[in-house]
Amino acid sequence: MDAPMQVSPEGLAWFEAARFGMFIHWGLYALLGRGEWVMHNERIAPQEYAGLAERFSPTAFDADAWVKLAADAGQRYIVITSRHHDGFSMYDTALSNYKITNTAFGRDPIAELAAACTRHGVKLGFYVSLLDWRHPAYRFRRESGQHWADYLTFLHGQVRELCTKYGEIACIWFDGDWPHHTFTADDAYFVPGGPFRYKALYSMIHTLQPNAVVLNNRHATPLPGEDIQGFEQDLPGQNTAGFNVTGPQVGKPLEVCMTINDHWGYHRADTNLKSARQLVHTLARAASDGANLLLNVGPSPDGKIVPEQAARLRKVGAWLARNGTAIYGTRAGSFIPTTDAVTTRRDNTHYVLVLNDAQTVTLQGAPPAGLNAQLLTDGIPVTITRNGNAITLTLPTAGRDSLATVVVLNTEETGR
Ligand code: H79
Repeated sequence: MDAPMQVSPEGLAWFEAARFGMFIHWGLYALLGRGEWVMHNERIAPQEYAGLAERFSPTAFDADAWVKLAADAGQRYIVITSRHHDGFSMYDTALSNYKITNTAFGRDPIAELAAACTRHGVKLGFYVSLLDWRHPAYRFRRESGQHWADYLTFLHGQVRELCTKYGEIACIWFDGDWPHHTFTADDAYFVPGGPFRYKALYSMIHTLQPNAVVLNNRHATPLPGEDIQGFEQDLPGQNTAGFNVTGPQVGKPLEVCMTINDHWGYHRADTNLKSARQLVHTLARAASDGANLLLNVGPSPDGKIVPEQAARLRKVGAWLARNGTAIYGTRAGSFIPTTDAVTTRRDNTHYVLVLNDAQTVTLQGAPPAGLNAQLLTDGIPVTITRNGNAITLTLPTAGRDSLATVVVLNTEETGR
């Protein structure tokens, strides 16, 4: 039989129903506190950067605390950096000595997270960098005499490890191949020495982990073997970050990844945090577009999730505990999203997520007949007024949620 080329239907259904995940960017860069691109941005030589490994001692790291936070936040999966562009492996790989188990810390945090995830019913997946700013076969082929094929052996071998060492995983999340972007002389060392042999890479993942999705953050329409279209720092169809020129594929599985502040890796001076309200609205908008939200935390070098980030996640989790029915297991809404409200849908039930505090909200694209509406949390009736193809909901003053109020619309209509 041919090797499977996509995720199993069960794996995909699980992933899409999950809707909310925790992204974790954690590596040596946390020590410098200036984000995960510090090695490139400040042109730190690989030899010098490697000195950070001698200082890495995240003694406060507690896998259970991280996973429990994700669970409390209502996040159903975690995606952690196994190796970022700096080339340092955050797990006990047999394919490199440049790894966390060779530091004084000596532990494998990914093994500890995998065990904690099993305990808390959260799935674990791995970010894998295709780009490597220090690997002799990626950046220094001339100096080392190594070949591109040596890098492919390393990359494919690491992915095989991640698919075999840590139990059933949620996903492999690739990053660092951006075919649409042009490189200047300044970042010439980003350019790969050849193709990544995606067909072999993806079919290996789908064979070893049939329920895991493959996402490649190429900022482009998914290739065969890629299961999810990803959007970086933008909702589907938006392009404020400048990366997301390719629009969403209609009706296809989507995921938005986003930071809580303005950096992925730990940044000491970045206090520009989104509020819990903004985060709930982003989650609601993503769900209404049919997309998951993978929300990032950048733990500090001592191994703690930054308290200000954790506090916001707990507030989102408290909101989800009351309103998660409108998010988990839903699909894109049938009403046109507005600045005031977005919708999700499960069969004949529509969830209207009201994002402002106004008493009325108007939606275009009303289903025909037999509509009734009430607040999700306490069943207080909501008045519906029709005007052509639009409906206006008049919400009660009691029972409003300061983050977002959910109205349940039931209709007799079948399918659409
Ligand atoms: O892991 C996080 C980031 O480190 C990584 N993706 C998220 C999930 C990331 N950061 N920036 N980007 C991805 C976008 C890439 C921008 C680029 Fe360029 C523009 C790459 C090529 C052109 C500027 C010019 C940076 C390098 C060359």
